[in-house]
Amino acid sequence: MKIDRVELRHVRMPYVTPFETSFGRETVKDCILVRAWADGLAGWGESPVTSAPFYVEETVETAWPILVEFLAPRVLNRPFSDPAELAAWMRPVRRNHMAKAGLEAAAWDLIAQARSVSLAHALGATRTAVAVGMSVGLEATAEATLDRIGDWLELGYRRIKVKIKPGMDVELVAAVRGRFGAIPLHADANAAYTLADAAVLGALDDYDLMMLEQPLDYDDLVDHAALAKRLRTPICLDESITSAADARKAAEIGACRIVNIKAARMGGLGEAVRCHAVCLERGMPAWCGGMLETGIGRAANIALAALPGFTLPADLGASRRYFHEDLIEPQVAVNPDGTVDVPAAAGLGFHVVEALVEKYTVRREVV
Ligand code: OSB
Ligand code: MG
Repeated sequence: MKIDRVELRHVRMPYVTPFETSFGRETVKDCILVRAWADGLAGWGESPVTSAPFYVEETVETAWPILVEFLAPRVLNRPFSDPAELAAWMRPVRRNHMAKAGLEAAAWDLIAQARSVSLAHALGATRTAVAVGMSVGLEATAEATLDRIGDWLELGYRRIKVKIKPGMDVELVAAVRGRFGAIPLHADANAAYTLADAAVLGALDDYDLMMLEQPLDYDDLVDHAALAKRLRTPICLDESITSAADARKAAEIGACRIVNIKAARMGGLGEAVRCHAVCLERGMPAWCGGMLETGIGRAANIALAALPGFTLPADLGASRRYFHEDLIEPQVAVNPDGTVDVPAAAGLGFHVVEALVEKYTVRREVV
């Protein structure tokens, strides 16, 4: 097929509740939606860039011109039969992973539709449902965080991830254990610590966490390997793994024992599938992370999480946990057993509600 038109939309949607991590607090979702037309079909993708460069270096305002001036022109009017070809055409553009991921996801949706298979099937997935956990943001007090956790457990979420930062770490985790006992629990620091904090991080060993996610710097592997030697808790890397090769290197030097896989952070679903293969080969558990995506990005995450190497619950909540009205029909729902169904219909498997996309669009451009 051949993409003959690419449409970008900057959408802005209020979150149901603000989400706070060690790097900041977000009350509205800003991101770029990509729609690509080919052979009369339209494919959708999401670049989950934010308004500020605090998780990765990209923002809506950097990804937009990269897409318009460099990425879209490289893929327009060139026949392809596999999104890997598209990814190869974009490769000369260094990094800008989230910008690439949105366009590549639209191509995956197109290819899956053209083959009349689900996106999950096109990616090589076999599961019909995926286990999900909830990522719980920092609240003003530990008490407030605990109340939120209680709600998610009642709804069936299979594990809880709490965000931690210096000053809100060991006591928070101890309080969660105190109230909820031996629930599957892990902590995510979003790169807020250094090796000098090894004693505090070591104190977390007493709480039997499934993993400690990204304790050290966003681009570090070496210090994580040093920290790993001092901890019993397995380290999981998020920010530091930007490719399948990073996962291999991290495994080789012992920087992590678990990988959080996000297609957007790695520049696309294709690279995420390769990263998943690296993990599977090495017997390293992996799971699908999230970026508070709209239903469009969430649908792709569901498809990805259905691959066999995603052995731990995904950061993937119901649509209503994030938005008053999501952009897809049906909305993503979590079953009482803490799973989300993987749709079998062709492409994303959800209907994109154009009227809602339009409602939340603050800027649009066609290439
Ligand atoms: O570190 O995994 C993270 C959200 C935005 C940026 C980074 C992260 C997160 C989450 C939320 O933890 C995951 C989700 O529910 O989508
Ligand atoms: Mg994380």
